[in-house]
Amino acid sequence: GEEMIEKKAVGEAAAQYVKDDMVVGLGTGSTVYYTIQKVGEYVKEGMNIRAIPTSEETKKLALDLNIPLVTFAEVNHLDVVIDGADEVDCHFALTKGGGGALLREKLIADATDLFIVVADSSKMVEKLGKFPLPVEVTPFSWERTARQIEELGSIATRRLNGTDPYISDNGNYILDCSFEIIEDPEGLSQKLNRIPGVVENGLFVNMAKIVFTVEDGKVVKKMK
Ligand code: DER
Repeated sequence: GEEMIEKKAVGEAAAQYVKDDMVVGLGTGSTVYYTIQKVGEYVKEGMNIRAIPTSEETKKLALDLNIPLVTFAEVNHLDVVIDGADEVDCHFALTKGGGGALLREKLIADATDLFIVVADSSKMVEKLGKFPLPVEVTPFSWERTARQIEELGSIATRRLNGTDPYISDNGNYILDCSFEIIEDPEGLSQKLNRIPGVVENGLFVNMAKIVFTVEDGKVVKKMK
């Protein structure tokens, strides 16, 4: 349907930023999927790049496409990172983590000066918060951690994988926390990360530089 067409269009458009000899961060999800497919084509045509994936899921996709992978043992800075988002507000603050990959995604987004987001029009919002905020927490004492997050004004629900708790690539739990409206994403992100037991949260503030989305049926590139 509409959304898939938009995902493919914005995902492929962002791939233009991947150039020869770059080290690239590859995001997670159904939109950046199309970016990664395009990058796979570039590699097949002879482009020389190295990539760091934001999840085991993306690592598998990259390996299937013969995209050469590296780790932070070999590199420290990424030339560009392209990833999706669950929400994007007018200041380019993001809610991320719908795919459970927020910890590695934030580490990889932090390693570049060019963080690009690919998001269909349904992700563009006035204020963050309608999408429950994913927060990665240690399994030990998660119930107490959840109660402290709820004291900040939310309902924190442990994400399930069927009837079992969802386990992130890093061996942690994900709490989906409904804050409804998040007036101060930066402040909330800092408060969350100060709670012992919180490993990382899905608020990406002052990170995205470019957002590819769709307006009036056309791909638009928004710059911060
Ligand atoms: O989990 C994530 O942060 C993903 O980037 C996700 O939020 C975007 O997923 P989608 O492109 O499949 O909507």
